[in-house]
Amino acid sequence: MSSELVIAYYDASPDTTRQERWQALLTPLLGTFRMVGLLDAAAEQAQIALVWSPPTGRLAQLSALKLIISLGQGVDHLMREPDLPKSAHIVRLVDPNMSHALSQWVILNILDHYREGRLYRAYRAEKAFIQRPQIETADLPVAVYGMGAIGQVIASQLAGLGFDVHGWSRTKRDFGSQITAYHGSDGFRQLTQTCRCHVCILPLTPETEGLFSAEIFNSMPTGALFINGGRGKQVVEADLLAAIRSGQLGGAALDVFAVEPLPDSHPFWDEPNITIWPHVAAQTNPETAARQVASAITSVLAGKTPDNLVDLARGY
Ligand code: OXD
Repeated sequence: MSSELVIAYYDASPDTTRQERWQALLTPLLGTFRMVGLLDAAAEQAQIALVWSPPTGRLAQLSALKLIISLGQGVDHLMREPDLPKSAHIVRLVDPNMSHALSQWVILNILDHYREGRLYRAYRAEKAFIQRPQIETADLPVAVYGMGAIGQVIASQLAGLGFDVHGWSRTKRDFGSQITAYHGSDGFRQLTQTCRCHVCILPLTPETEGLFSAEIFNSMPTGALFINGGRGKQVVEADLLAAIRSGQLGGAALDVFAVEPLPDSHPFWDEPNITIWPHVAAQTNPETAARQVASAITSVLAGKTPDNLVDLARGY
């Protein structure tokens, strides 16, 4: 039996240079190893899988796996896997670079909405030099749903910009003096009813699937802004559309959708008040994530528990 380190790679993209890029970045950190495609026969010797959205059932065939690393912050792509090898740890990326990218995306959408960027771009197209009264944001309450590593960066950066920020987590937590903490279903309802801007960064779990439905959108103050950088399936899309069309919501910015790529026939495309981003809010950056990936691999090979472990039962 060979003790050679074999890493099986898959990222669901036609761009084959990504695998080479990961290999080049990991080599100085790990020394000699062999990187193979997850679907190659050689993957059966792999101790490590570095994957995004692998074909269902493939990981279950790899009995030598000790570690599965999600190539993103979310792990819902692994949750649908039947029979993941029991001996394998599962970790996700927690990359400050991605947290900052997602935070910048949220801030971009909030500022564009409240500074009326779309309207001023339309004026500009008409060469119309029209000034509108500025919308004050200091007392504009913003809710951030999902106060993990990313949510906390978003909340503190929004607080730094002078927003009145409220953070929601499943269980009771404290986020410091700048962010009012809420938790549980009562806290969730309080926030949906009082905040004028709602930012979802939640992981997809059975509890969060379909969470943002007509009932929740209708409980929000009229004209609220809804931003989703979590997962598409957390939103009942027909209910979001109805809330936008009726004016109950003043706008939505979405990076994630129940079906991706968003089909051509999807009615969201025809709604000017829905800003559509093609799942690009925070892209995995191998340059910044490689160190974390290498450290998870060396920990597991040394018999230690890696950081950023995923609890499959909890769903993130
Ligand atoms: C992720 C994502 O989970 O990009 O990292 O959605």
